[in-house]
Amino acid sequence: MSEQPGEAVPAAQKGSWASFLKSLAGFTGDLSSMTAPPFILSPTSLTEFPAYWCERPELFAKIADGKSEEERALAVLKWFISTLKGQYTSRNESMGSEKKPLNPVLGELFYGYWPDTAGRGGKTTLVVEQVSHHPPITAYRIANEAKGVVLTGHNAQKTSFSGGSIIVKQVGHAVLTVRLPSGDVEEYLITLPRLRIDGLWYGSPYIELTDTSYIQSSSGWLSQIEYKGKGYFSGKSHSFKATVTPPPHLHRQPHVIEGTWHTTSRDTRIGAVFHDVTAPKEEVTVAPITEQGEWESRRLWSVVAKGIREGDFETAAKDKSRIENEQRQRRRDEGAAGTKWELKHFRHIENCPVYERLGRLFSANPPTEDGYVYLNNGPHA
Ligand code: HC3
Repeated sequence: MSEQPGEAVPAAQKGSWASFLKSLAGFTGDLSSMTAPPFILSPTSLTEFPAYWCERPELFAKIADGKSEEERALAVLKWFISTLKGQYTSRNESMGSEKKPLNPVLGELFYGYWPDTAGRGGKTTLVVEQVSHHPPITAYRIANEAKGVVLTGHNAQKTSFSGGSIIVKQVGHAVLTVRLPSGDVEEYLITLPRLRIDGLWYGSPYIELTDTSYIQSSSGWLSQIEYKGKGYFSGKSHSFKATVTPPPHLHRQPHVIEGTWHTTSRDTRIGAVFHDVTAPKEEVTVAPITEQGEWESRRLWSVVAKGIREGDFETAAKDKSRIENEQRQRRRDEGAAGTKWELKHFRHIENCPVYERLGRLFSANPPTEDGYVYLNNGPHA
């Protein structure tokens, strides 16, 4: 890691990086709309990020194999913890630091799948739609229909600047449903961790997770996951401690899992390895650009992404402006015609019933209601 201020910033962009940092002080709201210097731009749209939820599709499918409420609650936690490495450290691994993703347009789509490889019991599909532009909100559905495991969620971010770091509050939640052999459906409400983006001073941003997130099952099992960086539980970056508590009527001890989310963890009660993400992950399969529709992310942003990858920032900026201008025109046309953009796969509802029901079960630390809810229209949407 760099140690001198601005060390990772190319000489020609030090000035614009300094201005970017200056404009962050006192900033709250939607960071995605801020102009950042070219070296920090990513060629990937935020609509691709939900794929991180399923880079280990075998763990997603395995949730359905849990024989008891306890086994399934632990399997959900294992899958969830195993997604964090991809979600929060993969850009540092692939691009050297956290970057600024492309800000999706309203109606942007991202489709993918993970094939049905041996023993997994079904293909897993991904549908993502940008359901709002201001504020940016992304909704997604990931499903292994054969196993009866479905994840639906949406997310937005609220950012602020504190102590030299960007603090990102994730607004949104996910709901995982598991179809049981009895025909009943078990539900899990998943809240999202808070992020701190450090390393800004050096021009080399990276994410640390902070605070607590929750996974509440309709069976009563609750996972409370506390995140800490260097110098807390273990002195290591990316540390976490998860307490998996049974419903009160069982009068049982909780499981306590400790480790680092980007490597491994142990169940401290039995001393066994709990999760291990040191083995390779499985990338999502996406149709070639030539076969994609005009609203599909990789086709929509292809010129911009190529420009960023090849260092041709002029072409990238020009095509980005074209896309943004077209969007502005579309909104003006809709305003004049009195019409509204129609979402393809999701619909807005005022209150999420699962959030209402399960959010109440952990009243000691309830998550704050987030206001935006998007329901998916179902598997054939
Ligand atoms: C904050 C963030 C955009 C949002 C990204 C989210 C929260 C999206 C949902 C995923 O499931 C998890 C996730 C991971 C990374 C988050 C991004 C990190 C940086 C980006 C900001 C908008 C850009 C900040 C600019 C800069 C230059 C500091 O990178």
